[in-house]
Amino acid sequence: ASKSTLPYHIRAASHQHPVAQKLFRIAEQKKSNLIISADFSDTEPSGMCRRTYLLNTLSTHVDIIHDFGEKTVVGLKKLAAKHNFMIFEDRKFVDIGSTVQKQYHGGALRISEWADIVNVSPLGGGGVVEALEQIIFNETFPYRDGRAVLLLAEMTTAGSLATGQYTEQCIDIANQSGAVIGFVATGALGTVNPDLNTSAQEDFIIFTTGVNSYQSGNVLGQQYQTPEAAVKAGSDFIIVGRGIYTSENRVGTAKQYQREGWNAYEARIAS
Ligand code: S5P
Repeated sequence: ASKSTLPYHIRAASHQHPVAQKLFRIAEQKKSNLIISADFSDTEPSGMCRRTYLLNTLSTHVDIIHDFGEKTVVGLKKLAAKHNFMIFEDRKFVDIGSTVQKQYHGGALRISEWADIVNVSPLGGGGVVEALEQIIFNETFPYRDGRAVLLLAEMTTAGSLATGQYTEQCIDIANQSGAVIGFVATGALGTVNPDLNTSAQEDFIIFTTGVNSYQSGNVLGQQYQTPEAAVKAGSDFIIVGRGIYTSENRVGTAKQYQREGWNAYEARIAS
């Protein structure tokens, strides 16, 4: 998982996973490595979602939607198909495998039906990834090639315990999995342990939260870096929440983050 200087289209062509290929292709088509974390609590899409040409992927927390239901599922799937973006449910599965299977597939939120990507915090070891794979790679599961997993390898919050050996073990787990396409991390993970540089193996994708151009953090411990710093550090996709949705001019601000993220990517591949 070293910092990639390859352009997205080359990575799309060489990647084995269809979800990774699609992420990279959308990035090139829209010139966008921007993921908007739309932490909204209503089903009705916001004004920002109408400017989806800026958006590579929508990151959701559907358990905070008070009126979640069929309308949410159908609406999300329709919007994503119409405007060509992916859906990442930032669910951070952390329980034992058997419980996580029930949380992912069926249940109240029906995540497996609509989320292209989900993430896992492998605090309990790699079994949780295996549990998701049992569902995703099951012959009767209709979305087999369309579902991928990220590991929460680091966290952006002050005092995070997801560091050092935990992060290194995430890389090990990813290397043993067919469904894991990357990590949620603050930058390239090659620096964590140079011996685990995986560039010759799988091209893991780095998704970076805690991105904000104007703030360095907040009272609840969130810590930010700018889009430019994140991409420079090895982020392939930047995830921005309040930096965009609390702005007075959401569309203009989204456009600004999209440009900053894209320019930083272009600078990186040119380096
Ligand atoms: O370490 C992390 C991991 C995640 S997924 N730190 C984070 O902030 N996140 C998520 O990124 C968090 O759940 C929220 O949805 C988003 C950050 O939001 P923002 O408003 O601070 O940009």
